[in-house]
Amino acid sequence: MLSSVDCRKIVVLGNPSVGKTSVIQRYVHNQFKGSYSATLGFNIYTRYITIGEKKVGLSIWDVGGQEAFKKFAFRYLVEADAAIFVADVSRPESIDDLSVWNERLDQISNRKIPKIILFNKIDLEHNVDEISDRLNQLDIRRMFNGIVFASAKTGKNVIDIFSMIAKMLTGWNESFGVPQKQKINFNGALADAQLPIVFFFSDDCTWCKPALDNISSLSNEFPLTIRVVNINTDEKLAKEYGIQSLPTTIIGSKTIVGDLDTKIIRAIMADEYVRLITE
Ligand SMILES: Nc1nc2c(ncn2[C@@H]2O[C@H](COP(=O)(O)OP(=O)(O)O)[C@@H](O)[C@H]2O)c(=O)[nH]1
Ligand SMILES: [Mg+2]
Repeated sequence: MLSSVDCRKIVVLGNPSVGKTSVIQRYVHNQFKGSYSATLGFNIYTRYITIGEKKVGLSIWDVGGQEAFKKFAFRYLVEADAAIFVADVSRPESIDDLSVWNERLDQISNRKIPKIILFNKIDLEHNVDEISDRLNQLDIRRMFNGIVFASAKTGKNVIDIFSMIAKMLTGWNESFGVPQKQKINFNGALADAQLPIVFFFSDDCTWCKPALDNISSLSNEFPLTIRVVNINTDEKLAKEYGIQSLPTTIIGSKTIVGDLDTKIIRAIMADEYVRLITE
C-alpha cells in the first residue's frame, strides 16, 4: 500500500545564468552540462528524500527567463514552502538582486518559510571579500536560514541545500520558528546569553581547521559557546543534524555549509546574537 508522502514546494530564484537549472540538474540527475537552453515557462522536478524516519517529497520549481517569470510569477511563487536564492560568485553583482527576488516572493507568499542563499560556481575564481561585503549590505541576510557555497559543475555541497531544506521543513513547527534540532542549548549557553555554535569536522578535513580558527578568533568580540563535533566519533549527532559536507557550522538558527570568511561569520554572529538577547 502506498502511504501518503508529505510533498513540499521549493522555488529556485535568481538572475538569469546564475546556474539555477544546473544546480537542480546536479541534484536530481547528478549531471552537469555545459549549457541548458533557457528554460521556457517553468519545469517542476520531484525527488524523495528521507529525513529521520520521515519520507518527504520535494517538488523543485525552476523558472526560465525574465519573460516567463513575469508571466508565471503568481503560479510559480504561490504556496512555496521553501525558497533557494541563487547568486553567482564569479558575478558578485548577482548578489545584490537577491533582495529583489526576496521582495517578489514576499509579495505573493508572505508567510515565513525557510530561505537558503546558494552561492554557486565556487569552482570559478572569485573575490571572497567582495562577496562578503555585498552580502553584509543586504538587509535580507537576517531573514535567511542557511548559506551554502556550492558548485553545480563539480557537485560540491549541492546535496546540502536540499537536505537542509528538507530537514527544516520536517523539523520546524507549524508556527515556524527556530528549527527544533537547531535550538542548540548546551552548557547553559542560552541562559548566559552566549551564542551557541556547533562546528562539524572530521579527522581528515584539513581545510576545516582554518574555518574553526576564524570562528574562534571572534570569541573576543562575542560571547560564544562553541561545540566542536568530530563526525567520525560522534556519528549520531552528525546524523541528527543531517551533516553532508564539511565544514558545516550552525550559528544560532543559521546553518552555513562551506568555508567561512571572517566577515560573513561576524555579520551572522551579530544578527544571531541580537536575536538571542531580544527574543
Ligand atoms: N563553472 C561553472 N559554471 C556553471 C555552474 N553552474 C552553472 N554553470 C554555467 O552557467 C551557465 C548558466 O547555467 P544555467 O543553469 O542555465 O543558469 P540559469 O539561467 O540560472 O538556469 C551555463 O553555461 C552553465 O554551464 C558552476 O557551478 N560552475
Ligand atoms: Mg534555467
